[in-house]
Amino acid sequence: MASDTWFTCQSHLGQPEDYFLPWHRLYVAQFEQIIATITNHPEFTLPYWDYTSPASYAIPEAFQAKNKDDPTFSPLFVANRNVAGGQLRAANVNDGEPLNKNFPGVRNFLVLPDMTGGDYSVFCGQLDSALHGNVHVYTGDASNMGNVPTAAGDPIFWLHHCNIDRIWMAWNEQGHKNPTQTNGRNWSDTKFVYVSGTGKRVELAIDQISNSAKLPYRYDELPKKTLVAESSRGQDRLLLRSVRPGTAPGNRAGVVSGPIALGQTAQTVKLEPAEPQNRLINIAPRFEIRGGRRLVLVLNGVQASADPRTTYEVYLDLPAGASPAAADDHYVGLLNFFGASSDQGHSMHGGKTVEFDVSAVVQKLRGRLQEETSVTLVPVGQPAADAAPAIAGGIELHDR
Ligand SMILES: [Cu+2]
Repeated sequence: MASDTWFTCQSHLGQPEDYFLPWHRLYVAQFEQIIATITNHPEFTLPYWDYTSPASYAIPEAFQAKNKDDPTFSPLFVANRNVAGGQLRAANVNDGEPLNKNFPGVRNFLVLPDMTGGDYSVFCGQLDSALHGNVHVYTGDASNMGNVPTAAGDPIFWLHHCNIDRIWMAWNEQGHKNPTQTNGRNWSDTKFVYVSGTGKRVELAIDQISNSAKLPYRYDELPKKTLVAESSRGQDRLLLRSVRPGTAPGNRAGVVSGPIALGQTAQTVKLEPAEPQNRLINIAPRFEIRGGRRLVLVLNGVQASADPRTTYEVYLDLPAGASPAAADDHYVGLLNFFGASSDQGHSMHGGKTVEFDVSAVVQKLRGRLQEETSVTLVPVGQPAADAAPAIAGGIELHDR
């Protein structure tokens, strides 16, 4: 039964990504029910950790070191969460420092995904790979929150996933719809295996929890509405793609997406136009964010052979030698490897897809873009030596 549950876990396999949210909603709800049954408190509900509010960028007090000897709260304390000076440039998590201490301003990685977009797959994928993964790897390491097989061993995991659930509910409440069909299947008929409060195997379908309005619980408050622009996904057009290292530029036949090995130092990857007219410098002056139209940077096949214990800052069109202040304008986001290393007990299916909405960055850089577009990846600290982090499927820029 345990392995049935484990092998239907839709955590971070990349495909089919569309199950990430419902699988976790059911997982958290079952855990809640187990506690309610065992403690004989049927009214029990889990709290959430609202790291989308600046006042709560630290783990909740009950989980911090100051309460480690408190008879009530001590089980919530995990000694080896991240400490300052770690490879990720992390904060002292157990001392109550804000998770994003070293990533202020535009570098803040605790931001919501685009809540205005109406496309479920895009929303689910961006929430999973960015905010969700960042909270995991900036809370703990390979022995706890930073690693898929051990993450739920830290009690903070459940509060983390309650908040992910809450963000999904907020997205629904803005009028956005969950899918009906994904990958040629009836999305809501899909079933997964869990454990009941009395230790029995239960199979639960997405159908039971996909309608936010009919859930047996509510949140006291949902994340603030962002600008609502009803949008439908337009035509997806590939604009630019990375060139396999070693391929001569201009050799059209040789232009293919190729693996990009990420190392110990900053690396700049050139993006070639898929069609000659696709240069970003030509497109940017006419580009407007409207009707859900976005420019999206897609990193295909993000993977590692072991947990690299690092993240990479991602920049668009960063000039060589740009000052840190100037680099802010080019900053796209933080790439994490949560669920992307092949030693984490899940098969990889070619790594995970990570998407960054770069629309605002492109608008800001309008008028000072370079002829040739590039993406620069800067490691935050030293990657673990044997981890071999890579973007196996190359980088693309899409207009959608
Ligand atoms: Cu998670």
